Amino acid sequence: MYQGACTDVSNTKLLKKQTYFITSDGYFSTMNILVIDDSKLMRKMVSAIIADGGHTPFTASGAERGLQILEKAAIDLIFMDVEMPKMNGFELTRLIRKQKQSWIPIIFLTASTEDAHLTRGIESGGDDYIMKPINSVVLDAKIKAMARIVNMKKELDAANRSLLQLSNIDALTGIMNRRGFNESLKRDWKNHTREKKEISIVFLDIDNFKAFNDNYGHQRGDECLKQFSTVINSQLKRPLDTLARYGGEEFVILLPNTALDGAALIGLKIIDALANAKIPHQFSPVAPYLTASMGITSSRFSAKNETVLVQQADQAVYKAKKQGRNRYSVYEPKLQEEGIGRLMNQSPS
Ligand code: GH3
Ligand code: MG
Ligand code: MG
Ligand code: MG
Repeated sequence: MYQGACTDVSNTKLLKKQTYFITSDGYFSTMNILVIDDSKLMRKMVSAIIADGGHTPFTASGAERGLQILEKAAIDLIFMDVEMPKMNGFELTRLIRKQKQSWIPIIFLTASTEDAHLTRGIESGGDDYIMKPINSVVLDAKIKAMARIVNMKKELDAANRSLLQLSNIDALTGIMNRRGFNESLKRDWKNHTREKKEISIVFLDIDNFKAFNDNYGHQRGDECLKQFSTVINSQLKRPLDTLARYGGEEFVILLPNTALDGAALIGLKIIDALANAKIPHQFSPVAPYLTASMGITSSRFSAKNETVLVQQADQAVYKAKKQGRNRYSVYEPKLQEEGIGRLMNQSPS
């Protein structure tokens, strides 16, 4: 079955496809299994057993290629040779654990049976061992055991993702999401009407973020959103001030008990903080670093409810964009909204 079954990493379409197969223990998704070994014979042998088990083997002769594959492919399990010339399996395991956020099981392939050797492997971040020469029955059994764990982990990850969706936290940045913001705003708006204290909001929209994504890639875009939220958050000093991700590259700051001039001060501080952070954005016509346009409003403009307050801030962002970006703009009420138009049009009694 194995002849030529080893997958080429450039074939990315295949990598995204997840298939399932049934064993006596239930349903399992097929795994992408990476074999890192400097011996060609060993790579061939282990790959053949992997393919026979219905999984997809990937092979690398050393650390460099192994890391490249891990970068491109969704690998579920790694078989790692210990004795390799440039970087040994323990060192490479340590590096992978440092670089990769999510856990991938790593099983060492080793000729050494010494206790100290086994201990070192586990300490460097490995999960299990298989002794060389490889026994195909043992290897196959370990793959089955790992498939069970990988499957459970996938289910757990999916459950965690849906829990996050139900919660008020944005999964990417870890700050409050739009649902959380709406809830907080509702609560703070009630306080404002009861206590007659001014409430302000700052709406932020990153400038030219599409160009960032298009040129640097979506992954760097995601990193950038995280960095952005850290920079903005560092400008908020009061415990009640809250930054939320409104959606995509749009954020909003809720400032209860804060007057309009206080919100404008935060707007200025954010412009400075972004200029200091200098998150590179070569493709922005505004500046060589990441900037944002902001719209500021407060309850002093007599919004009739909290939804109108957000609309006002959104309008002000639009104005800041039109005026050239990398700035804040304060909401300007139209005359009739403020009742001034009505006053001006009143006829003499
Ligand atoms: P403007 O200065 O007028 O605001 O232009 P813009 O490019 O920032 O705005 P536009 O609405 O055209 O594009 C927003 C882009 O934000 C589109 C999308 O690629 C990107 N984006 C939205 N959400 C995410 C995300 O979660 N991750 C990444 N990486 N990009 C995102
Ligand atoms: Mg070797
Ligand atoms: Mg936008
Ligand atoms: Mg934008």
